[in-house]
Amino acid sequence: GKGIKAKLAKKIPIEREKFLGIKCLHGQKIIGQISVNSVIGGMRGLPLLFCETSSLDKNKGIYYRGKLLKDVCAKLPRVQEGTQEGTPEGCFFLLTTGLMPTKKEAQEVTKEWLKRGSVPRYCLRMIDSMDKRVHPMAQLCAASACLNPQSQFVEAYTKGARRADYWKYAYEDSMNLIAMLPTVAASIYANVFKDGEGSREVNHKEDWSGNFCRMLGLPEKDFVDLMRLYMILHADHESGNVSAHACHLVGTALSDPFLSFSASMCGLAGPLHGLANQEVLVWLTKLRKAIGDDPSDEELKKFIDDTLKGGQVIPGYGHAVLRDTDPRFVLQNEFAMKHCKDDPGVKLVTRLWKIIPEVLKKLNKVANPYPNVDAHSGVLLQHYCLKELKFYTVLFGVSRALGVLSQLIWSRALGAPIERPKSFSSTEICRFINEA
Ligand code: AMX
Repeated sequence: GKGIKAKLAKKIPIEREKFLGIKCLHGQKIIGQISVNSVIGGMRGLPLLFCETSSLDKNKGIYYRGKLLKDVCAKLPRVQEGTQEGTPEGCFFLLTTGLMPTKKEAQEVTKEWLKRGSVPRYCLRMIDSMDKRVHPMAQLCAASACLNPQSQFVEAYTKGARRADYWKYAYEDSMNLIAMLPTVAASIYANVFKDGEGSREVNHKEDWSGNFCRMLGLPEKDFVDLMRLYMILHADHESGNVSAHACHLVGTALSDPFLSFSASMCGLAGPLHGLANQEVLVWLTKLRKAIGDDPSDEELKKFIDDTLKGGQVIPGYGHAVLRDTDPRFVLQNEFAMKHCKDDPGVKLVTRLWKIIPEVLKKLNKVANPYPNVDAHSGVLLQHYCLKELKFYTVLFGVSRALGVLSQLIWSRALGAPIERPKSFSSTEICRFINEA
């Protein structure tokens, strides 16, 4: 076999052996320490989780399957005529199997997703019935949870499937969910912003991103390329971030992939996580209203200072792990320099990249004064006329599905048990310290 499933069927037994070996030989070894700060401080930096698909270096950024993101972008096969970017389909192949796909293998994933892409009518009806005031992210959470009757995992589990086979159903559900997401997301977009106008038909001549962009009513070639890049860049960031961890946590209860993904999206919807891309643009729009498209450095610094004095963070800057400019920011900036370097928003974001870190460094408390992925995406989307800020996190979510669902397949493959850490009250912590 040549597809992802065949590759996984070959690889999983080998990885299981390796995993079991680690468990038997080294299960008792200590790789970290837990301080009181870890317990009350969001478990920052604790070596607690397992992740096969990607790994984050605080300076170099994210590696997908041991490959630097910029090399992943450079090497993923270009599938359609004339495209300058690889495909998210190829990226999913890489994340799940650990192998860089050939052009043909990436095309096979496209074909699979096209076949699986039709969304059940009851789900579209539910989306259509939503009040426009429901945030698009909340709609995405609802839609993906409501796809749960499609779950082959649920069906197999109910029929008493063997644990060793769980991954196969997690794989089927994940493939189906990813295939449906462009239609789900575009339907949400059409209802909230375009009075329901827009296509929901999958066109078998286009790839996943091409279909998505067309359904959004933005079929321009360069925008489709931006979407391919965007979907690759936002896919995976280890397993400790809120969206990945939420998906994993819920998945360990053996909730199906549709529910696990829904939980993941509830987390992505928060302003300190995925919603930051919406917030960045709100902030930039305020900035341009206040001091124009071409302000002086002094005016910019003053505007940044005023934001901080108002008790707000600068959205798009800082990171819990990264300590340098996020390569996902850099890769978007490279795209911008190639395609739209004269766009006023792009120019502003590029200038702020130099100025904001200077200001944040002076606060002497920001661990990372440099831009993250969200500082850039908004102005690129604006350039190609995707203007509706409230939709931006949904794009992030569609992309994040690739990462969290690859991780979920591997969690089931390796038999990850239910997650259940021990918690302490403040009284217990004090007692513990006094006894120690
Ligand atoms: N602007 C102003 N202050 C900031 C800041 C920013 N961009 N980033 C961090 N700080 C402040 C914190 O608020 C904190 O102040 P406090 O001690 O008074 O509460 C202090 O610096 C130390 O925080 P940290 O250790 O540097 O950050 P963290 O690991 O606690 O949080 C993050 C990381 C991303 C939540 C934070 O940098 C932030 O709020 N950034 C802006 C929002 C954002 O861009 N989020 C997107 C992150 C990427 C993603 O998930 N999509």
